[in-house]
Amino acid sequence: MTRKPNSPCCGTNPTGRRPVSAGRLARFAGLLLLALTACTASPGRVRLTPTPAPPRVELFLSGLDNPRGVVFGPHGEVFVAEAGTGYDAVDPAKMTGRLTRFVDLNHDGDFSDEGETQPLFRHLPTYNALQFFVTGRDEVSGPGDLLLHPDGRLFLAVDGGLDRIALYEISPQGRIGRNLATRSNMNGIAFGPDFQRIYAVESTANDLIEITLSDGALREILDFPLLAHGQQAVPAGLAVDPHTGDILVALFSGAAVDPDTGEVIPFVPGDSKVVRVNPQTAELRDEITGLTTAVDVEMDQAGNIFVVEYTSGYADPLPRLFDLFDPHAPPLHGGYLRFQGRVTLYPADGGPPRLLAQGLDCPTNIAIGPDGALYISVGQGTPGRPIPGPHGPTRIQGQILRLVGW
Ligand SMILES: [Ca+2]
Ligand SMILES: [Ca+2]
Ligand SMILES: [Ca+2]
Repeated sequence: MTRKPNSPCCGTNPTGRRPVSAGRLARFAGLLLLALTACTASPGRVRLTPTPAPPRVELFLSGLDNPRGVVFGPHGEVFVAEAGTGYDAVDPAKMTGRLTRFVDLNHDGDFSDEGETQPLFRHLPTYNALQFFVTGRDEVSGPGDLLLHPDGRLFLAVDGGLDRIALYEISPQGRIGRNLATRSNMNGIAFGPDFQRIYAVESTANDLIEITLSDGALREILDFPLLAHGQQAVPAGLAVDPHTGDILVALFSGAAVDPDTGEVIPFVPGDSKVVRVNPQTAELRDEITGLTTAVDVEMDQAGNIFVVEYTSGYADPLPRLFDLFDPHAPPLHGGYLRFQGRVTLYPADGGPPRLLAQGLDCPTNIAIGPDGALYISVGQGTPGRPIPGPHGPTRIQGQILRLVGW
């Protein structure tokens, strides 16, 4: 898996590598100096770069039903969108999609004390694709990605099924206002650098769109072309390059036909990728190729790219009428292999990729916190459903993990 050199639309220098900032050069020089010093100090060892310690993975929030988008407020509060249990209730009061604010009121470092879980919306739509679309997969949709505007407005993408698709504008007082987009499910949303527009990937329609916040105008930027084996691109997550304004999009990849057997397979390992789009010209370039089920992407101010891959393979497709809520059901993967997700860092200086975390259970979303840590939403699927775990049978648990020290 490689990160491609930058495209001409985004400031390639003659060597084809990303331009390196003065600050980064200083830091790099510092590292080099450190390495050289280490070499001088112990002449018997050949070690030119210090090996970074593996990052720590901490449990940040648990007991969630399909956590997706995570955003951080200015006073330490955290907003989390949960897609819900997937149980498609007729009674709206029984719908389980949620938007919640978590506040550490007593400053003890957790959100589990009284009054620290503050629901904003508790009964948003949720459904499972298994029953609707006969995919063979335990896939829950509902409230998905989330944004917090500097003026306090929240924007929440909801995929509650065919006629319940929304990009809601929520006032700082917590009231739902305009629905800005209803065409196709939006698994990823991101602000443009000026906070005057939102970019969204329409995953089923394979589109990238732009919504202008002032008047709600919707512009289609491009349709993603088919991937290497003729399968749909399925854009799943996106991020905006803070320096160029380009949009990075994780293309998950749809089902393909196995050329040898004629069998339909959920995805081809290695066909997924991250692409770079210039939103003005719609120019499309490969940024990182050779991925498998890339589901989300982030970029920090330094230009490092973080990619989340959902799984490495597939197993145990489920029949349409499988009882996802049976606590005694056999532990089955249910479409995609569990505990095969991972997070990889593609350094801004073009250095080799670094695996930051692996063995994650079906991660869906990454967010960079104000503390610089990475927050990964994991446990996609029907909450509590028995699944094979790394050490024997376990159950699906919606959690947000915190990655530090990378
Ligand atoms: Ca607390
Ligand atoms: Ca506590
Ligand atoms: Ca995201």
